[in-house]
Parts: sequence; C-alpha cells; structure tokens
Amino acid sequence: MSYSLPDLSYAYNALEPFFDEETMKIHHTKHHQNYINNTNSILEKTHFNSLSIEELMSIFNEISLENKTVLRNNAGGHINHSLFWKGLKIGTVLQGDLKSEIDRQFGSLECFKSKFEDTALKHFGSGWAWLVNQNGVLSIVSTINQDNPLMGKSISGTSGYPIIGLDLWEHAYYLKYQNRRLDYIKSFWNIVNWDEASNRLLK
Ligand code: MN3
Repeated sequence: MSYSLPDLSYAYNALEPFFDEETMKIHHTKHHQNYINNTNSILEKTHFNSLSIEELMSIFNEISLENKTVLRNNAGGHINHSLFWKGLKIGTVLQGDLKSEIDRQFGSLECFKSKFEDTALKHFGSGWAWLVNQNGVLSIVSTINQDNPLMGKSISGTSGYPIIGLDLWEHAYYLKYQNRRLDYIKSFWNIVNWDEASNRLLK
C-alpha cells in the first residue's frame, strides 16, 4: 500500500479571504504531495508499507530504519496535512462537549484562543501548534518541523490525540501574510472546523 494525496472536501478558494487560493493550491498539490512521495519511496521496500498513517505514527518509536529522520519529517508531513485540511471549514460553531471542556479547562473560548495564539506565535521556526487531548486533559502544545504528538513524547516532545492543528511553516502563510504570523494565526479562528474538532474529542 502506498499513500496518496487526499482530496479536499472544498475548493481551493473556499477559505478566502482567510487562507488564500494560491497558497492552498500550492500547499496541497506541491508540499503535501512531496511529503507523500518521499514517505512512499522510503517505505516501499519495508514491511511497514501496509500500515495506515495513524498506525505508522503509533509504532513510530519502535521503528528502526537507517533513514528514520527523513521518514519522521515526511510521514509526519503527510499525517499533519491530512489532519489540517479536514480541520478547516468556514461557518462552523463550537458547541457541545468540546465547548464545555474548553470553557471548563481554559476558562473561556477567548482565554483558550489567546493561549493558543501565544504558543503558536512563540514557537520558533517551522512547526505546528496543537490542541491535544491527553487522557481527558486538553493541552496546547507545539511541535517542531513535521512532528506529530501521536509519535509520542520521546520523539515529538509531547503526546496526546490532536483535536486542532495549525501549520506554522512559512509556506502556509507567506504569500498572503509575509512576516505577519500573528495575523495568520488569528485568521485561523474564522476557518476552524469545530465539527471535526468535536468529532476528534470523542476518539
Ligand atoms: Mn504545510
């Protein structure tokens, strides 16, 4: 089995004006595709090539491969972007259990947003900001490069099941926002797919 680029469930211009069409198109068809191609070429001749990307993450710590760092960066890129696209949609509303948990654990949605923005802004260089579920405790964390919390603490420096993820690589925003990373981060709130996030809380 080899991985393939997942279709988006929306058009490249669907997230305008927050995420622009050109960035979305390049990000999906070039960057994400490249992570997939590299992952497939590494796994081609291994016995790991029958695993789903989630299964691969769950055993990542135990994998022994000469080019494991290259796999970490590219398989991480594949799962991260797959999560990212599904987590974006205009017009959803935070409600239900996820709303209750955010209110209970962070004080309010506004407090949560401000803490997430702070973590994302202070993350140095390329990486991702996450809301993760750590056995019922919601935490805001960031990871470097293409690490995913599902890789486990010894690799990614954190753990938990991702509920929301935001790409902090310049390729995700530079065409539209240039150096204004905070504007990009704040624009994310307009297109978080809260329905998808709520589904992920239950997993
Ligand atoms: Mn990216």
